[in-house]
Amino acid sequence: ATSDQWRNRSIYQLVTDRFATPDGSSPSCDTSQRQYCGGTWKGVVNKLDYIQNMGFDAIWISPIVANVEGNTSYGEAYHGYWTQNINALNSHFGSADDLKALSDALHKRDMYLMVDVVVNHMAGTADPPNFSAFQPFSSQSNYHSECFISNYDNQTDVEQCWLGDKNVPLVDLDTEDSNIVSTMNSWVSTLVSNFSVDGVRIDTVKHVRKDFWPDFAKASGVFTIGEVLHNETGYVSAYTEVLDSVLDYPTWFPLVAAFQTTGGNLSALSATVQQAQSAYKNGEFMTGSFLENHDQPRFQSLTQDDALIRNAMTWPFVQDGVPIMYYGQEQSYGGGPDPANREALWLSGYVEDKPLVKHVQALNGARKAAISANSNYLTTAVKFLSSGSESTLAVSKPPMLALLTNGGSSSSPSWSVPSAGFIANEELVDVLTCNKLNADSNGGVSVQGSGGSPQVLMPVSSLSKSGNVCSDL
Ligand code: ABC
Ligand code: CA
Repeated sequence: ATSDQWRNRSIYQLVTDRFATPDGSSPSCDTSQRQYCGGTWKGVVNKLDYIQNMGFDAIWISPIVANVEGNTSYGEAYHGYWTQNINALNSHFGSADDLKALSDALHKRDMYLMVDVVVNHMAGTADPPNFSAFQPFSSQSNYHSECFISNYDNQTDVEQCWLGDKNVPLVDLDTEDSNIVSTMNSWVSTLVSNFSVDGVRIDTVKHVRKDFWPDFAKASGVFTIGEVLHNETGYVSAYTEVLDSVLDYPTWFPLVAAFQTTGGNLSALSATVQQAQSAYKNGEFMTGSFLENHDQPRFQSLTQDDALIRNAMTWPFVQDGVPIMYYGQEQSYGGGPDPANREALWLSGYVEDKPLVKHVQALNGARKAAISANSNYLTTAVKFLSSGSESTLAVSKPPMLALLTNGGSSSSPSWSVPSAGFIANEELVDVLTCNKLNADSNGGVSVQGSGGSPQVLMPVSSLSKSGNVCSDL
């Protein structure tokens, strides 16, 4: 699928080994052990109702290729990022038929499959690595010479030196070599066509020279979203020129800072978004907007304040980009840094009758309703309106007006938005509670909230077409 086809999607990111077992069993899974716990592609197929019921219409799965086998100083390769052979699948996750079955099952539901791909490196288990174990790049000359990245401000080091360490070196491919380039390009093209993949998430993008990417993206033939782990829009924007989109890391940093404590800096968040809107090739529209992923401590390890959590979770769904939610957030998982943030979801019982599951349902439903109510919704840039206080934000993307606050659960926030853009006296609803209110005679709103909760306002009339949120109004 193309980037235009991905625009209106909402992505559920899962760690294949940790999402669902093929037989529905619930083996124990101690994240600190860093071992395979038993999740598979078949398991994902069996739990697609759970994902779809929350309103997601795409999934992003772990890398699929064969990895290092057995134990290392950092456990097993359960996360899938330690490639040994790009031309074989990771048998822990299932067979080629299982992966095709997952792709088919998704497409029957009109859902998309995004696969994570790694081009930058292969993974060794000793120093020096055993180059002959790597396929198809089995010669030392296929790699940059050994040096571990120590200075992330030196772009040559970032591109040519190695990630990892002497225990598990991430052996850096010579991505300047034309043979390697063409092998990688045909590999991604075959992978996409073999499994009818709809989009690729590209790992470690900043560790490969920029001009490698356009041909790779073209060879994939589908939507590409790159991981550029950096906090500056100025740095990340260059990569929006060479791939369809990027994961919006620059916004993620101030997002977490804004909501992890009461009194966090909300204007730093809006300032970064505004920078990105002008610096990125497509503004914020084609970014992946996220609060959590498998590399960062879960948000619910940083705060237990339920109101802060619901406000922060709301952000990716009311922003310009494609929302990405990391599995387990809906079940209030609170694991800290890698490896604790990769809990087995089966231990939650996949209970759907939970406040955060409902929260996500409402957010996806509201976004879908907004998309169908306003044909320009997906190309209208988010605006920050004056909201009357430092602990509140008014985020406008017509027909939606999100009212956020980081006052916390014991606060009674109020938002005064004199020109919110609604029709005078229009009947509105907060889609998170289905409570009704009216715009004032200037189309503005003055809202008194409670318990530090966010509100997502939409005209009642804009919900009629969709029926998936506040349907019994
Ligand atoms: C393993 C163990 C861990 C153990 C670790 C030492 O080794 O599993 O338990 O703690 C995979 C696995 C990991 C594994 C690694 C290494 O491989 O998932 O579990 O860790 O073996 C991608 C993926 C990631 C994956 C890889 C490797 C790459 O999303 O899951 O990891 O294929 C760098 C890369 C980034 C990469 C990330 C893990 O490392 O750039 O692509 N993610 C600075 C640098 C970043 C750097 C980051 C590392 O540190 O600039 O480039 O990311 O923490 C901000 C700055 C940032 C700064 C941050 C920390 O602070 O703006 O620049 O990032 O203020
Ligand atoms: Ca590299």
